[in-house]
Amino acid sequence: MKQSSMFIPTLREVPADADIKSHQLLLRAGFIRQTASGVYSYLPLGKKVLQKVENIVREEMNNAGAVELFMPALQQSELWQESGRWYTYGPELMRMKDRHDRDFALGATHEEVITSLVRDEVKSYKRLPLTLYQIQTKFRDEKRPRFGLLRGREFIMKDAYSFHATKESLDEMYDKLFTAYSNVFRRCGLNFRAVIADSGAMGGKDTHEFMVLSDVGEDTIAYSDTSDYAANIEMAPVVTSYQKSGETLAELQKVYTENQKTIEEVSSFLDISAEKCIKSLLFKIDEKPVLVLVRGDHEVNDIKLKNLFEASIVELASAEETKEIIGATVGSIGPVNTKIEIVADEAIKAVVNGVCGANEEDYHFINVNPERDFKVQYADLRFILEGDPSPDGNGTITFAKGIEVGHVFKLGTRYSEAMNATFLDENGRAQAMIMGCYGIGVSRTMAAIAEQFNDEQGLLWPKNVTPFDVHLLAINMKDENQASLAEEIYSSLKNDRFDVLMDDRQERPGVKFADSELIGLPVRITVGKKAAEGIVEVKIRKTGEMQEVHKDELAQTIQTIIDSL
Ligand code: 9G3
Repeated sequence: MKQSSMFIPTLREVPADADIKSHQLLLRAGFIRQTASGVYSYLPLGKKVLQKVENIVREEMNNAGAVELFMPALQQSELWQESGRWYTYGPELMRMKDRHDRDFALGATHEEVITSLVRDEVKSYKRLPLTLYQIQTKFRDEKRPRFGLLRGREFIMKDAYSFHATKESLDEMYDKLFTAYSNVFRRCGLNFRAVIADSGAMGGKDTHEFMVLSDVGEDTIAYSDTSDYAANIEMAPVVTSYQKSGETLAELQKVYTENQKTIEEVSSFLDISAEKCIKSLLFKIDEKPVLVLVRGDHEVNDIKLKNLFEASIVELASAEETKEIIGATVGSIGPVNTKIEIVADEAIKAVVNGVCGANEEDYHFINVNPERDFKVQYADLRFILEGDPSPDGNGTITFAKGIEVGHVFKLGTRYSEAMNATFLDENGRAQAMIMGCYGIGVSRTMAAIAEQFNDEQGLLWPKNVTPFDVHLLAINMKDENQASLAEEIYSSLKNDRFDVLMDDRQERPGVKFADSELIGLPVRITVGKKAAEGIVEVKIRKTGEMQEVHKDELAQTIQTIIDSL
C-alpha cells in the first residue's frame, strides 16, 4: 500500500482529553478518531488491526466447533420483555422507537435474540449441542465513557452462545472455549490471566473473566503469590479464620461521643482499635432496609451482599433514609435494639467488647458482644484484602489491576426458561435448553494491545496483529536511484507475500521517521544514500537494532526478523 494514497492523519501533539497511553497513541498515530463521546471511527490502520484480531478470534472459535452467524442490532422490545430485562435494565440500554412508534433496543448483547432464534428452530436433543457466535457492534450507553476504546458506547464484541441437552455437554464446550480464549489472547501477545468472576446479573454459576494486566484496568484482581489462584475482587471469597480474644465480657455501656461519626473518629476518641469497632451501614436490598455489619477496618462487598440476597438492586441508603428508618444518622447507628434485619460479616463473630453506634445521636455503645447484645446471621460480606490468605489455601493475596477483555458464563436455563426454549429429550419430554455465553471485547482487545505494546516513540504492534509487516521508507522520491530501488523492493516484497506500507510521500525525512516510529510496524526498511549500491537500512522497531542489507538478501532478512519476534 502506498502512503500517498492512504489516510493516516498523524498528530504531533498529545490530544488533551486522552489520558492513557493507548488512547493517546491510537489517536496520534491515526488509527482512530472520536466522533461522539465513547463513539469512534476506525481509520484504515485501526481497521486493519481490528481485522487481524477478529480473524484470530474466528480461527479459535471455529476450531472449538462454534459456527459464525450475524444477528441484528435492532431488537424488538417484546424479546426483552419476555426475558424481563426490558424492565430491569436502566439508561445503559439504548432504546428507540421506529416510525410506527414500536419500541426497540439497540443490541447491548444478544441472549434474547439468539434464544428466540434457536427456540423456533431446534426441537430435538439430536440437534444439540449447538454453539453460535457473531462479531458485531454493541451499544451500551455508559454513563462515563473514557479511556478511548476501553470503555466506549459503541464497541465491537464477539459474542457466542451455546445450547446443550445436559450440564456435562455445557461443561465440555465451556472448557473448549476457555482454551480458545487463552489461545486468542496469547496469539495477540497479551499478558492475561483467567480469573474467577462474579456471575452478576447473568445468574450463571461458573464464570471466568479474561483480564489483561494493566495499571489502567478498571477491575481489581486478587491473586495468590504462590499458586495460580486469581479472582475478580468482586467475588474473591474470604477464608480468614478469626480468633476471639480471651478477655472476659464487660458490661454493655452507653457513652457520649459528641460529633464522633467515622470509625477513625470513634476509635481514636474512645481509644479503641478499628478492629474492635463495628461499622454499621444501612442498605436497601431490592428496596428492603437491611443493616450490614463489618469490622471497622473492612469494607462491605456489595456484590457479595447482592448474591447473598439474590437481589437485583443493592444500594446504600441515603443519610435521610437512614435517619428516617433508624432514627439516628449514619455514624451513630448500630445493631443493638435494632428492629430491622441485620447481617454481619464473619469477622464480627470474633469481636469481644466492641464498639457500635447506639442508634441515638452522639452516643455509642462500648463492651458490645455479638450473640449477647444482638442476634445476627453471618456471611462472607467483606472485600478481600492484600495479605489475606488465598482462598485456595496456597499463599497470600496480592492485588493487580486488569482490563476485562473476555468473559465466559455458564448460564444454565436463565434465558431458555424465561423464553420457553425447550427441546424433546430422548424420552420425548420437553426440557429447557442449558446455555452458555461467551464474550470477547474485540475493539477493547485492540486497545489493550496498544496499552501493553508501546514506548516513548509510539506504538509497537506484535507481529500477529500489526496493520502491515514492513514499513518501506523512500527518503527522497526525487532521487532516481532511491525511487527506483524503493519501487523494486516494494513489488518484490509484495510478491514474497509481505504486507508492505510504502511511504512515498513528498515529506521531509524527519516527518517520515517520526510517523514510522509512531505507527509502530515491526520492521522498517529505509532506502537512502546507498540506493545506487542496492544497499538499504533495516531497523527492528522493538529493539531499535539496525543493519545494512543488500536488496538481494532483503526478503530473507525480513523473514528471519519477523520469525524471531
Ligand atoms: C444490557 C446492557 C449492558 C449489559 C448487559 C445487558 C453486560 C449484559 C452481561 C453480558 C453477558 C454476556 C453475551 C456475550 C458475553 C457476555 N452489560 N451484560 O447482559 F442490556 Cl445495557 O453481556 N453476553
